[in-house]
Order: sequence, then structure tokens, then C-alpha cells
Amino acid sequence: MRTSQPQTIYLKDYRVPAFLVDHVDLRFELFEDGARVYSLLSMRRNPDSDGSDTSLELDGDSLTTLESVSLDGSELAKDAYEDRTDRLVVHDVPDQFELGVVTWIEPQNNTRLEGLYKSSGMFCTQCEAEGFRCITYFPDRPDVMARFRTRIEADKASFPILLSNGNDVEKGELDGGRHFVTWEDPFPKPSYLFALVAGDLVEQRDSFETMSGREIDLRMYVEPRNVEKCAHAMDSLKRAMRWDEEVYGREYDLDIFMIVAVDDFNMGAMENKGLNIFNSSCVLASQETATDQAFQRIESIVAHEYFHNWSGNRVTCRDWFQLSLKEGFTVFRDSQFSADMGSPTVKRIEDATMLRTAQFAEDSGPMAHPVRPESYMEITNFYTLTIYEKGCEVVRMIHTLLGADMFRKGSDLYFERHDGQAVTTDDFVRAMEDASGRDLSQFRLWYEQAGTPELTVRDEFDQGAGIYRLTIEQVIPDTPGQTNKKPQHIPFAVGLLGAGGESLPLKLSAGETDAPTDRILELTEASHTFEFHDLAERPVPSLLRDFSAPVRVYYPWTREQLMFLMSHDPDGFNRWDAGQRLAVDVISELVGDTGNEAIDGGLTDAYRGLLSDVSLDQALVAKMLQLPSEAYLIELAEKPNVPAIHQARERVLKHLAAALRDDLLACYRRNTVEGRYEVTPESVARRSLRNTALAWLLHIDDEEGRSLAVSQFERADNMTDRMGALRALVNSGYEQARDEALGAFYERWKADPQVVEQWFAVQSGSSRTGGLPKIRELMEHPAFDWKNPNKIRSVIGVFAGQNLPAFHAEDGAGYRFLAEQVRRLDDSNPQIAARLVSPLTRWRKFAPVHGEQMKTALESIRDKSGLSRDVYEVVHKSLA
Ligand code: 0A1
Ligand code: ZN
Repeated sequence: MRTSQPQTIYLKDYRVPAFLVDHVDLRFELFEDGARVYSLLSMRRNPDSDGSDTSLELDGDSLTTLESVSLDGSELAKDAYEDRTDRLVVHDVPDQFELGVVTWIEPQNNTRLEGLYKSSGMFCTQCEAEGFRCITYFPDRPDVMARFRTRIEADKASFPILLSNGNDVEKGELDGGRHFVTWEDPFPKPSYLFALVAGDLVEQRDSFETMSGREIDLRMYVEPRNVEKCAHAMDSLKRAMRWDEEVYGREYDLDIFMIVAVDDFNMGAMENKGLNIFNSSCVLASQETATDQAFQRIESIVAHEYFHNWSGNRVTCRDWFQLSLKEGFTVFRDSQFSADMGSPTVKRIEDATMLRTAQFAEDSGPMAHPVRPESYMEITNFYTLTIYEKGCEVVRMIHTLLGADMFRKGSDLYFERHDGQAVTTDDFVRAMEDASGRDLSQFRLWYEQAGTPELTVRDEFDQGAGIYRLTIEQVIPDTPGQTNKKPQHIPFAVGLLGAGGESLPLKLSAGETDAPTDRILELTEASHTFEFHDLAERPVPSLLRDFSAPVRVYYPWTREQLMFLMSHDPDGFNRWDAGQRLAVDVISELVGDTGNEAIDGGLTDAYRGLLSDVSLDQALVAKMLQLPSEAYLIELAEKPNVPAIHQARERVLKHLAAALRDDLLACYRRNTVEGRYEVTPESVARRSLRNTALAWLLHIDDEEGRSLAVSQFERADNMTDRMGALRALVNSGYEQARDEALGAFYERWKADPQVVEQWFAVQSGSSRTGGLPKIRELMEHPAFDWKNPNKIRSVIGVFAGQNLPAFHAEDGAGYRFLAEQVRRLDDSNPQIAARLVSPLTRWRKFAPVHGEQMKTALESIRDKSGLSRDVYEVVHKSLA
């Protein structure tokens, strides 16, 4: 429990480590009531430090007992070192020495899930960012890279599988039914990449031949009941390995690559060297138990963790301020991979939706921070959408500015120059500059300035001269601790369309020949005017094509222009975006309206066109049919009134469903997927279209829709369709059909935690059923487990993040409820508690009564005694 106020850590205070570790020799004795950890560190003074430190300081956290400390083989007397709570200080160390430390820890009582802990009876670790210090005393910072040798000893019957990083070099039997395995990792690595697993697991094997002809042993370890759920992850892994060779020239370096699935995990997955550990929900899948979305998510996470082997492990971060160095770049790499494996436009739409809904919200809230933050209290609070997704967009913009070939030259140079080093985002940008000859000095502001740039676009057409002028102004709003920001370097992709929908050549001077129909305008100043010549008529602009920068664009589109772009823009992303803007406009007009305002018939026509035109890319159509989410509408609104936004969106949905009933039924019937279940863009689109049609029909309690839903629910051979039908029923007025389906679903899948999580989520996220009483009921359910982050997320997280009308209920009960759960979780799992607070942090955005209630809820968390550093930081920054 914390007694003093948490300290802020600043980037400007970075100092190189005083001592380096060349080699780490670990021995783990694992028992039911604890674990003894023997650590032998070969250390030396860092030649790059100023040499002034005579004492050695090691990090420690929650270590139950320090049993002994030795220096060069001799046990130290108690006065030769200080055992502070979070630090071990050893006085008067020589320039080179071996330090031995023995600690006793209690993984079975570790509910924080940092360091070594137990999940479903197995031992596993999570060391990023600062979990290794919960295992033993160590200079637990990423710029200390060492070679690890790890011996694990445990009872053989209970823990037949013993894993760590690298290659297994020795194994054998011990007395008392125990055994051991020793692992050696030849690559120096920071402690955050250390991993250990011990359990009764089954192994699934495969292999991969690398581009230089080496055979890599691929192994997945799961609990016996999950053997049928490994194939998709294994296939994804092989695709990712091949892709990284082809697109980035990166070959895998060890002889073995292992993946382990664990049920209790704070995040999605972890890229430990040679031994990736995954949250079960992000790796296990079968057609019966996982939706298309889950299949796609698994493919991208498996790839993400694999790609880290180069972008993160071979080249790592100097300090945690550089987190986006590995995360932004790796998310960019996984997004390119997913685009190549499926539909690039759909992938771009999904990424932009997440960014505009959630990252923009973060970037305008109290926790806003630059892609390279300047300070933090608790680093785990900085595994954010800004570091990951905005960080990815920043790398993507470099790719756009340099072009694919120069970008590849830059990444080759980066990997070659920094292999085996711990570096900074600046080193990354410099490699890109050096390889391409481009000056990215202004571009670096993307790493330094927080906040989403706002671009206001005006246009005018000079008919006489045939010139169309676009004026673009950029403003970057103030964020906590940052004002008066400088203009950033923004790649702004544009096109112009003629009245017939044709793409017009973009001539920057009169008479220019061979002008392209697509251009990247580079914005570097607060205001720019671009002139396009030789135009016979006023064009319709297509702005920020393919979402070429993570910015907000304001332009006074007319509804006619939006409908025109929806059907003519050759840029798939902007077609979709025009549809979204049109829907936002129509819904916003109805917010707060008592029901008299007519709903624009243009919207209905546009959707009818989408539903019936089979010549269109159906994957794009499936996306275009999704109305903007409530969360996005709230993000766009000034002082959002959530119930009113919910009502308005519902009204539009009902209106469209009623007006398009026959088209929806036809769409439903047309999109039956015959044959084997496959996760291809076409079949995913078909299932999505079908389930959207079903959901809309049930929204208006259509009888035919109900019977289709019931039979789909009963007969589906895959989870996408079964869940599609269940969700439609849950969000309908057919109470009996809904309850029967929910009951039958649980009975069938109650032994499968990943499916039960989906069952929780469909209920807690439904504005029709998921009121607070329902949420409390779910929390009383035998399958709910306070120790399991996935259960907490699927009930409490989904309620606060997706069931917005219930969370923002007028009486403030939703806010009080969330605060109560955060206070409860703070003691057992502060990381998860801090993440759950997030919806409350935006209290200033909401209308007075709601905002005040949210603030009061935050204060009730602030006033809890012994608040963790994680929650302290979020709550205090939000109230500041
Ligand atoms: N590096 C992992 C994500 C991760 C981060 C932190 C964790 O614990 C605090 C766990 C996992 C990734 O990017 O996949
Ligand atoms: Zn990552």
C-alpha cells in the first residue's frame, strides 16, 4: 500500500545506467506456496557513465523476502547493503563483480499480474514494463541489456512443461518427483522481455523455413481443452513470418518460436524474446467459438508480437518515454500486414474509426500526452491509444512522405545501425532522414506536441481563370502543459471530382501536362493556399484521402456533395467517410428534437442504393451500412447530451429499418454464405451484411426478422452468425426469444471462458437489457471472476465504454457504480483499475449535471486511502 505521494519521472532527467549487466544466471525453484529465485548478475561499471556512483542500486517491488546478497561469491553482511522497499543498495562495489541475490516471492498471491504469477494453476510472467523487479532485484530499465540463462525447477507431474527464452540446453530429473529445464538466450535483452512459463500444457508443433533456408520450430502451448483452437494462430504466425521477410527483409533469429495462451492477463499479448505470451482471448479461435472479428484480431496480434522481434527486441527502447519507438512502428507494421491479408480499405476504415473515436478523445482530455511523453508517474498508464495508434499514424505519415522504397531503405538502415541497441524515436527519424535525404526536423513535432491538429478548409472557384483555390489552415489545440503550438508537417492527400464523377487532373500550374489525379499536399505552415488550374467547372474536393494524417478536417460540405462523394469518390476511404459525415449530420440535426423533425430522405435513398447495388465492393458496403457509433457522435459533440444522442441515433436507425425493410430482407437472403467457413474479405463482408440487416430488422421488432434470427441462432455453424443472431435478439423487444437464446447459449458454452466473455459482453453492452441491475446480476454470476481481467472488461468495461445511455443515466448511478468498482479493484489489480477509470476522466466534456456527477465519482476514488500509483495518476490528472 502506498503512503507517500507518487513521484513524477521526467525525460529530461534521463541518465545512462551507472552499471551494466553482461550476463544473468537465474534459477527458479517453484513450489505451491512460493518460489525461490537465485540470481547471479555479472556486472561492470558503465564506461559511458561519469563513474561517480560508488553504490549499486537495483529496483525491487513486492518481493516478499530478501534471503541473501553476495558479492563475488561471499555472502554480504547486513550492513553492506540496504534493503529499502523498492530498492536494494549495495555499498562500495568494485568496477567489475558478480552479485548474487536470493529472493522468496509468492506468485500464488500475485493478483496484480505483474512479475511472476499463477493463472489457472500455471506459472507465468509479465515483465513489461517494470514487472521483472517483482521477481528479483535488478536494474530494471530497458537500456540494460544482458544475456540470460534460466534454470526452472518444479514438480514434474504438475508442471511437465517448463519454458523460458531462447533454446533449451539442459534438462533432467531431481529428487522428490521434481525436474528441471535450463534455457539460454543468446541475444542480449532488457529484463522486460524475460519470460517464464511452467504448467501442465499441451504442445502443438509446426515449422517454418526462413528465407535463408533455416528450419524454425514453431510451438504453441495451451491447456488440453484448447488444442482445437490453435490452428488459426499458427497459420497467422507463418503468414507473418513470411510477410516480414518479403516486405521488410527481416528473418527470424532463434531456432524456436513459442506461443503460450494464459487466461489471466492484463493486456492482449507480450512479445517476450522467443516466448510470446498471449491472453487466451487474443490467440485461441475456432469457427464455433470465435467471430470473424476475433479471427482478424488474432491474426493481427500474433503478427504484432512476432514483428516486435525486430521492432522492439533486436532494436529496443532506451527508456519508457520512447515506448512508441517500438509500439507505433510495430502497429504500423501489423496494420500493413492486415491490409495485405484482407481489404486495405476496410482496414483503413477500422483504424481511422478507432483513432477518431477513442484516440482523438484521449488527445483532447486530461490525460493527453505527446507520442513521446515528457513525464509520467506510472508507465503502465502510458500504454495508450496515443502511443500505439497515433504513433502508428506518425510512422505511416513518414511512409507517405518518403514513399514505400525510401521508407524501406530507412527501415533497413534503422535495423542495421541499431541492431542490439536501446534507442530513441529520434534515432528512428534520423535513419529515415539519412536513408532518404529528406529533412524531417519539422515533422518531429508530431512526437513532441500533443493534441489533434484541426484543419479548416475553405475553397473558391474563379470561373474566368479556371482556377480552384483550396485554403487550409491548421491549429493545434492546447493540451495539459502545452500551449501555443507550432504548425506541424502534415501530408494532406486530395483529389478533385468533376460533375460526372470523373477524377480531374490536379494541375498546380496552367498547362501542366500529365498531372496526377491524386496529390499529397504538404502542409507546414499555419495557412496555405493551393491553386489548381485549367478547370472548366467547380469541382467537388475529396479531402484527406485514405485518412492521410490523424487530423480533424472541417469543410462546409453540403449533403449533395456528400451523397455525390459516397457514390463517386474513387478513394474507398472517402466514400465511406462521406457516408459517415452525412449520417452524423442527419443524426445531429435530430438531437434534442421532440420527434417532429423529418428525417432527410436523401439518407434513406443513399442506404437503399448501398443495399441493392451488388456491383459495389461488398466489404466496403458492409462498412458503409454501419451508422456512426454513439461514442463517435459523443466525441464530435460540444457538450453532449448522451440520452438525446442515443434517441436521435435510434430514431434514424428505426426510420431506415422501416423504410428499407424489403431491401434488408433481400440483402439478408442474398448474403447466405454457402460452403466451408472461411475468413476471407468476401465471406466476412457477406456475414457482416447479413447480420447488419438482421439487427436492423429486429430493431423495429419485425416478425419475419425474429423468426430468421431464431433459426439463424439455432442453426449457425459459426460464432459470427450465432452471435449476430443473439445480439439482434438481445437488442429487440422479443423478451422471450431473447431470454431463451441467452439461456441456451450459456448452457452450451459455459465451459469455454472465451465464449462466456462474449456472452457477458453482449448483455452488458446492450442499451435494451444492460441497465445497472443487469450488470450487478452478471457480476453475481458464478462465471464472473474478480481476478480475471477479461471478465472485468467484458462486464464492467463494456458497460462503461459501450452501454452509453445506461452509463450516463440521469441520476448518476452509472458513474457511482464505476467508481465503486474502481475502488474495489485498486487493491487487487491497479493496472486494470486505472484503465477502468478512463470514461470518468472526460467529465469536463459533458453537460453540467453529468459532468459534476462524474467529477464527484472521481473524487470518491481520489479519497480512497492507500490509492495505487496507477489510479492516483489518472484521477489526479483528471481533476487538476
Ligand atoms: N508490449 C505488448 C503489450 C503489453 C504492454 C504492457 C503489458 O503489461 C503492462 C503487457 C503487454 C504489446 O505491444 O503487444
Ligand atoms: Zn506492441
